[in-house]
Amino acid sequence: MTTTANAAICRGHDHPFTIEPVELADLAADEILVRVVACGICHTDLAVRDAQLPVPLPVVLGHEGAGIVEAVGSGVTGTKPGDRVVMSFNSCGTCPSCDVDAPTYCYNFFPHNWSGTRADGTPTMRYKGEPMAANFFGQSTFASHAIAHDRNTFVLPSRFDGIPLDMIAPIGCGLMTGAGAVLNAMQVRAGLPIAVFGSGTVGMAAIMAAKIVGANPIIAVDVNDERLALAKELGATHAFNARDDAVGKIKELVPQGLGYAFDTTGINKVIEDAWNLLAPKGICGIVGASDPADNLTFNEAAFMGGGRTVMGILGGNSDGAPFLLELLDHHLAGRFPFDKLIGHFDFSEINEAIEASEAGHVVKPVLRISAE
Ligand code: CXF
Ligand code: ZN
Repeated sequence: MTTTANAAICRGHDHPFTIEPVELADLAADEILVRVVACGICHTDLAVRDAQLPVPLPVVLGHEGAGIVEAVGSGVTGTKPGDRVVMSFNSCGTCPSCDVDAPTYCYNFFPHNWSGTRADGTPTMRYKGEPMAANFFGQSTFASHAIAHDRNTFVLPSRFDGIPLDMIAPIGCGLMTGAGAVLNAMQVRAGLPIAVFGSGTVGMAAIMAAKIVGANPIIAVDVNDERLALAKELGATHAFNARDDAVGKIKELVPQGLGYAFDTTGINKVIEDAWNLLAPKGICGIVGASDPADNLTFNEAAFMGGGRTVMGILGGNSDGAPFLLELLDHHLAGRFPFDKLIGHFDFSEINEAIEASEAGHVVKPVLRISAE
């Protein structure tokens, strides 16, 4: 039986999102119908809107969804109607990366997340009777209802009942990306210095995680003084404005060099500066979306001689449910206060939420789509 949903349709940069009725397909065996309670807005949604990523337009975006299960496909065993769930990116489950629990590097990432259809090419959504691009990150949760999958839908254990779904929603992308870079990918060590370039959701999550592991000092770098003040509240020991010789100040503070430099900006010059600040054995982690034509230049002798690492990191090396639940446990224990990043908007205010994010007024906008 098809389901009617209200979805925010994205037609590109020069068009506002419009909320309109769509039809969701019958569930395939591995699929889960979710009533969406809330969904975070991530820069990747906006990169698709701006045609910077190869996702077909028009499309229904949204990939930080949380909600309540309404129905499950015939092959789904771990999830049932009524479950509170959070969704994340999708993956194939059978490639060499998925085999070693590294699904953010799924060999089949594109067909499962960005093709606009199911991986087999069939549509999950119709608009006025015609196929509509959806299944974005295996969810498309800028909508009242979404078809998600067994592999990217995680039931929330009852210990998290006290955290509203409109807080939990962004754990499945931006927060896991920053925290996972520190905890899983770079495996930041206690007592070593880290600098985090960019204080958006990903940078802030990295700072909270750096505090969890006891990195010291923890240096936040950004151009926005309000964000720098929040970074200090969340765990940064020092905050430098990038417009005010941040590089010189880091050299002065940590003359032996950084153990870790983490770039969330994707700006070539920032990454090269960050890399040049590394101590021997230092790691420069890169997650920022950069111009696809950009190349980085590093000095070969310093690279090899100091045993330095440049590490590209996707999705914080998250392995799905285990990592997301670990982060929520940190939150329950008061060590990962990501609620301080969130600003809520009604679903009907999706365009205002995007504007607030792009103007830098809100770190992580979350849309409230239905009552929990
Ligand atoms: C993604 C990138 C690929 C792995 C999961 C997270 N980022 C989305 O914004
Ligand atoms: Zn994202």
